[in-house]
Amino acid sequence: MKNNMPESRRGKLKKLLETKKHIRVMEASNGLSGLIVENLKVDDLEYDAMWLSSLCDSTFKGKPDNEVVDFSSRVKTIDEILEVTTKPIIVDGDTGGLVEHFVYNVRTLERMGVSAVIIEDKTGLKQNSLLGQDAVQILEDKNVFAEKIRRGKSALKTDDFLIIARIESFIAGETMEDALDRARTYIKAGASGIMIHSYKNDASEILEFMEKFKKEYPDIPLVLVPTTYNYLKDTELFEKGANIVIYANHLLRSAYKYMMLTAKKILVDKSSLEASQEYCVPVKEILTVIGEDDD
Ligand code: SPV
Ligand code: MG
Repeated sequence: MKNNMPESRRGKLKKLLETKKHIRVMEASNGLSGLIVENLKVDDLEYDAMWLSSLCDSTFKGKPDNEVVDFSSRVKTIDEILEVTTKPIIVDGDTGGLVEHFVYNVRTLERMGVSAVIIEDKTGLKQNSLLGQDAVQILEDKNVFAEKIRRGKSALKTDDFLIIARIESFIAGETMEDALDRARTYIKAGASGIMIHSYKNDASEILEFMEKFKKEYPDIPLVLVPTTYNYLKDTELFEKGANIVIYANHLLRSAYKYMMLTAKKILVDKSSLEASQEYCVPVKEILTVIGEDDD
């Protein structure tokens, strides 16, 4: 395997943003899905980086996405993936927690070789953003959140690690002006990039934000997670100004679908014959997914 030591890995996302401008990211939630994102190539296409989703990490553990899976547990998952891959890692840092904890946690991630953390400007019990207005979504005071960014930035030991601010205005039913105003405040506080999120199937608020934001900040990286408005291709989003597009939960969702189909089929058939033909890869294939690594 190529070098996956923290020093050579940490700055890869920053470099990619400088050279490539358009970064395609896939969720990885364990060593195996990390290997898929690391190694998959289709013609000249491949993923540039990995997203360590709070939704997926907690769902794979059978827990809700409300920060009950704590930072120590998240670190274990991150380490598992770091160990077998070399591509840059973007960690979903939820709200970042208490500022007094955040300053320690960013240092831990930086030391491990993670490239970026994205924290969202919510407070109280964090609920998954795709629940939208079906859940209580409380925005943090923008100045309190800006202070968290500022303190996180000054805790860092290198220039390689990015702290990206995620704006949840649309998730909480707030206005375009609120989202833009928060973006300005967080950039002033030192955010290395902005993520804007939406739970709507219609991308119009995202597209309007992107246009206005990019006019004001053409050089600040903009991150999108187009789970709901996936009628737009990433190439279109890149063309309109996105720099990082994250496919945030698709390996979890496809794994769940096939685990359910397989479990049901075996139960009903009282044999694995058809299920293994229809829904499973051969044992031989799974044994060779993990190559020998002695170099
Ligand atoms: C996650 O993947 O955990 C995210 C993105 O935070 S979302 O689920 O859309 O909020
Ligand atoms: Mg999350």
